[in-house]
Parts: sequence; C-alpha cells; structure tokens
Amino acid sequence: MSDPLEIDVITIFPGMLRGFLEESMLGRAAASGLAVFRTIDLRDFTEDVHRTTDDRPYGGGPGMVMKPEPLFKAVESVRRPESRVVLMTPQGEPFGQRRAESLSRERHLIFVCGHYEGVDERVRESLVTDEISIGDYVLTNGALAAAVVVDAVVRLVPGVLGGEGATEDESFSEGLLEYPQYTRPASFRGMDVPGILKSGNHAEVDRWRREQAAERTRSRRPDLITKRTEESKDDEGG
Ligand code: JBH
Repeated sequence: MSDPLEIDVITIFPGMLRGFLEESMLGRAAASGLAVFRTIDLRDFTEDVHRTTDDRPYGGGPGMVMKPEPLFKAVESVRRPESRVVLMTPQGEPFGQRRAESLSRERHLIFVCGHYEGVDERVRESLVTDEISIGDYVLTNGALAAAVVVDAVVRLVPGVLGGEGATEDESFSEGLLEYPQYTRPASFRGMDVPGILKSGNHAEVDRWRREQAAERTRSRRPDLITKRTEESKDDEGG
C-alpha cells in the first residue's frame, strides 16, 4: 500500500477537530492507514505563563493578530522538505475541487488556523506555501475552515471511498450541479418519481440527467458554466 497522506492541524482549538477527525469517512481513512491526522495545540509552543498566541496590531486598530514565534515553532516541529503549509485565511484563494485534487496528491499537509483578523505578515511571507479561503463570510477562526478542506481532500485519496466509485461521476468534478435524485417509494404523498427513471432505458436516463444538470446549473449557478468554458480553454492551451 502507498504511504498515507499525513495531515497536521495547528490550532488553539484542537478539541474542535478531534471528534470530527474520528467520525465517518475521515475516521475510516485513519483506521485503514490511508491518512494520518494529528492536531497540534499552538499553546504548547508558547513560552510565557499566559500561553499567549496573539497580540494587538502594530499601528493600532481593532482585533488581535496571531504572533509569529509560536506559529514558526509549531510548523518547524513537524515540517519536512516536501510539506505544504496551508494557511486558512479569508484573504486566501477561494477553495474549490481543483485545489482539493491537488492537495490529495501530496504526502504531508500542515494546516495553520488563524483568527479571522489575521496572522503576522511574516508568517505568510516565509512559512506558508498556500493560502486558502472557504468562502466570503466571517468565521471566528480557521479550525472549522481547515476541517472543511481536510474532508474534501481526504475523500479523494485513492482507496478512501472504497468501491463506491463516486468521484468521477460527481457533479463538481465535471463542473456542473447534480441532477435531481430520487429513491423509493415511487409515489410519496402524491409526488411521483419521473417515469423515465423507472423505464430501464439507460441511454434515455443518461440524457435526461445531463439535461437536468445543465438546466439546473444554468438557472442557479451560471458562474459555473463560465468557469467550465474557461477551464476547457486552459486544457486546450496547455
Ligand atoms: C479562514 O476561509 C475563511 N472564510 C471565512 N472565515 C475564515 C476565518 C478564518 C480563516 C476563513
């Protein structure tokens, strides 16, 4: 079996992540040796009695800034030449399926979870290799954001989803929204499953699904169509 994907998450809230990493798909990935998760308590790398990890910004203003010394020490305690050091920050590149795929091919990821207001600029300049945002809304800290990225990445590690074979068929890897799905019963409170899905005609079912996915994407997420067109141009170009 290939080497596991190792993931270290540096945070002042290790407890927020522990349960999450033990459950469901992530728990199974760890149990089967495909991934290794470690949470690192940033406070263990402080040296003062108050275990201080943040301080007031130079120049004044609201909010607190994460101090550089504990972050450097924590990262350096686990970093290897091949490690990617990912800072979760609202100023990062918007997270998407492409980045999830590229991170899933790495051997070692170190997530740095900061405050919403930010981390000392020297951390970004000389410690971090990737800056990622999970979206334009305010979370108080990056631990939850890191958990989102870890989930999206680890499920793509070969073997983690077992024989489900879900990945290639998934809407986002194709750049479209999912088509409507139904399961039993065929009739529920007067609402019937579309006849075509029960027809047994696979070619017709495929065509219906493609049309539905395209129409849904057009009406709800036209931005995805634009993005998809641009990406297929990129592929032709290089
Ligand atoms: C990162 O991904 C960002 N989106 C929203 N809030 C955040 C808070 C801390 C780190 C984020």
